[in-house]
Amino acid sequence: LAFAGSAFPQQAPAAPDWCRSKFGPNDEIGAANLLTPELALAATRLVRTGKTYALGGETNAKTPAFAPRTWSLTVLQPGQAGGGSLGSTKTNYNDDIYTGWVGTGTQIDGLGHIGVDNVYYNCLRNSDFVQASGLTKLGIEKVPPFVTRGVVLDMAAFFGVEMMREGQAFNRAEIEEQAKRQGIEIRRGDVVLFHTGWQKIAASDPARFVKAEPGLGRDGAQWLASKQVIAVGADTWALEVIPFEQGAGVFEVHQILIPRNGIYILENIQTEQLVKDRAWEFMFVLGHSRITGGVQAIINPVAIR
Ligand code: UVW
Repeated sequence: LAFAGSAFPQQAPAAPDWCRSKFGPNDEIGAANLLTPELALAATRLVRTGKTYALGGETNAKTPAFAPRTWSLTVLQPGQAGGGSLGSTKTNYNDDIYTGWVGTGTQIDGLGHIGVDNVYYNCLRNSDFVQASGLTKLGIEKVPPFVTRGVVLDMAAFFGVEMMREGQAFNRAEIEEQAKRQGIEIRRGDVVLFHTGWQKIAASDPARFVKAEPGLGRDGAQWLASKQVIAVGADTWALEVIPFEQGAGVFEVHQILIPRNGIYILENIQTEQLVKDRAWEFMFVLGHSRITGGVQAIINPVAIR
């Protein structure tokens, strides 16, 4: 029975149950609601030596990225930006412009990144918030700084290799076992990072790097969501195992974490040094650029221990 053109008002389809946020109908920041001063304070107590780790890699035109993402930087030549030597002290300056996809290199995926049949976090539909000039809801600028406990799980060690292979998945059983071996537990409010060794080929074999990857499977993502973590990241470009697990949807781990649970994804995280130092838990600090209406942000989170 079609009501189009009749006196009955057209209604948007009812929101599915899965998309309602436990943080309320107007919530836009998901798991970041769990961040508290207590968590930040507890994280400071993990600092023992003061050693800092830059978890962001360099971003440039050669950084392998999911097609068709590209990136370029232009430094304005003297005179283009603001003229020659200015004033009595002859001040010079350079400026730069980058043109590129924000989803390149080390990045955070905001809650506006991924949907399920056009339904996004907290039941927002594309037409509710996606505009060419920027997201009107779920923008990256709304995400507060992450200052909390971070943990890294060496999944390459779990499989007894330096670098896992494409299509090799880890799920709840493997994550729990590796956490046990490292003597750590995953807690509410944590940022959880996985080391697979995949960054080893980012520069030497970028075509292989972006074609597929080892990573998190669906059951692992569901389990992490049940632990109420804030963000999940890895040293791969998409966090999740590719080719996707048998029977899994396209980027279904993204769907489980972002729209279904409001959990952020961190990609291309440089975990190598943390693993070398066996720095399994640390203070995790992330303050990203707050571009209004942005979907993602290029980041350099810092681990301190
Ligand atoms: C997609 O999910 C399409 O990209 P990314 O892995 O960068 O989040």
